[in-house]
Amino acid sequence: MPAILQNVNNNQWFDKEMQMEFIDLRSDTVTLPTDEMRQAMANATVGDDVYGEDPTVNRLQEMMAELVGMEAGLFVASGTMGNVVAVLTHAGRGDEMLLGDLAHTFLYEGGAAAGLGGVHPHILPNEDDGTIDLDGIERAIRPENVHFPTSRLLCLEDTHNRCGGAAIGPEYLDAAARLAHSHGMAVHLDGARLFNASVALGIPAAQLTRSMDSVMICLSKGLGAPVGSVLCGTRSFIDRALRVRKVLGGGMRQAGIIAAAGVYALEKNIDRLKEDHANAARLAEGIDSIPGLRCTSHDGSKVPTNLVYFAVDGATVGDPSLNADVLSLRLRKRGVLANSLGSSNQMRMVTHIGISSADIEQSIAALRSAMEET
Ligand code: TLP
Repeated sequence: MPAILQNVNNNQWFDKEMQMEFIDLRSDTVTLPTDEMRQAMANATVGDDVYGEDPTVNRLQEMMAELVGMEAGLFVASGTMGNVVAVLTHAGRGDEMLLGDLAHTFLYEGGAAAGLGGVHPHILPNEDDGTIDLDGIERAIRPENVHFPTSRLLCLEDTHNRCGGAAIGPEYLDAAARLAHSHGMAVHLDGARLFNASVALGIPAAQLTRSMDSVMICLSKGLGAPVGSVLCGTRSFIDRALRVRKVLGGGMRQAGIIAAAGVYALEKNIDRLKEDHANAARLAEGIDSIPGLRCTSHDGSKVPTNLVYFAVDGATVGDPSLNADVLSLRLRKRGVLANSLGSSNQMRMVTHIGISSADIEQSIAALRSAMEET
C-alpha cells in the first residue's frame, strides 16, 4: 500500500494507480500536522534534551504532567516506547505484569516487555467494556512463594482500543488501583487516547489518572501531532524512566522541534475531540442501518469514543464470501481506507482531525454500495 500512496496537498492521500483521493479511516495515527502546527514547530526554541536543556521538551513534559496531575513527564518517541519504558521501570526480570488479553501492550508491542525486560505477562480476559474483572485480578496475584514470579505491575488501558475504544471511568480505575496497591503492586495506564476518554466522560484527565502510578499519553493520535508520547509519574519514577529511555536509544537531542507540535496539540486539539466522537456516533448509526453490518463499539454497552468497530456478516445478505477482508478491498475501490481485523470478521474505522462530517456521509454511502456489490 505505501508504494502507491503518496501524500499530496499536505492532507490528502492519493492513489497513483487509481487516480483517487482517499478518506483515511484506518487510524487516528494517520493525521498530518496542519500549517499552524508546522509553524509552531518551525518557531520552536530548542536545546540538547539529553542535557535536559530543550525548553520546548521541558515545557511539554510539564504541561502533560500538570494535565494528568502527576509530578513529572518524559517525552518519548512513541506510545510503544512509553509503555515499554514504564514496564521496565516498574518491573524487573522474572517479575510479572497482569494485563488484559486485548491490551495493546500484550497484542501489538512485539512482546517488548518480555523480550527486552524479561517481564512475564500474565493475561486475564478483558470484559467488553475494557475492564478486567477485579476478582479475577485478585485471584491472579501470586502469593509469596519461591516457585512463583513476583506480581509487580497491573497494566490498564483507557480508552481501550480493542474493546471498541471504550472510555473507562474513574470508579473502576480507582478500585483496580486500590486492589493492586494493597498487594504492593504498581499500576500503569496505557492512556494512548486518554483525552478521548476524558472528553467522552466529561471529566478532567487527572480524575482518570489520580490513582495511577504512571500513565502514557500519545500526541500522535487524535491530538494530531506527528510524533511522540509522554510518560508521566512521580519525580523519582521519571528519573528512573529517563535511564531506561536512554538505554533503549530514546535519548533525543533537539527534540523540541517535534515537542512543539505536542505543545500546540495540548493547547488547541483536546476540546475538538468531541467532534471526532460525534462523527464516530453518526458513522456507527449509518453502519447499523446497513444489512449485514453490526456495530459493536456503539451498542449501548460502553462509553464510545472515536473508534468504530463493526462485524461483517456476508451470509445475511446472501454472500457468505463477503468478509471483512473483502469489504476492505471493496471500500478501497470506493476511496475509503479502513482496517480489517481479518479472522474475527470485524472492521475498524477511526475518526480524527482529518475527517469531516461530509467524509462520514460519503463513507456510509461507500459501505452501503460495497455491501450491495454483486
Ligand atoms: N495503536 C495503533 C496500532 O498499533 C494498533 C492503532 O492504529 O490504533 N496503546 C494503544 C492503546 C494504541 O492504540 C497504540 C497504537 C499504542 C499504544 C502504541 O502507539 P505507537 O503507535 O505510537 O507506538
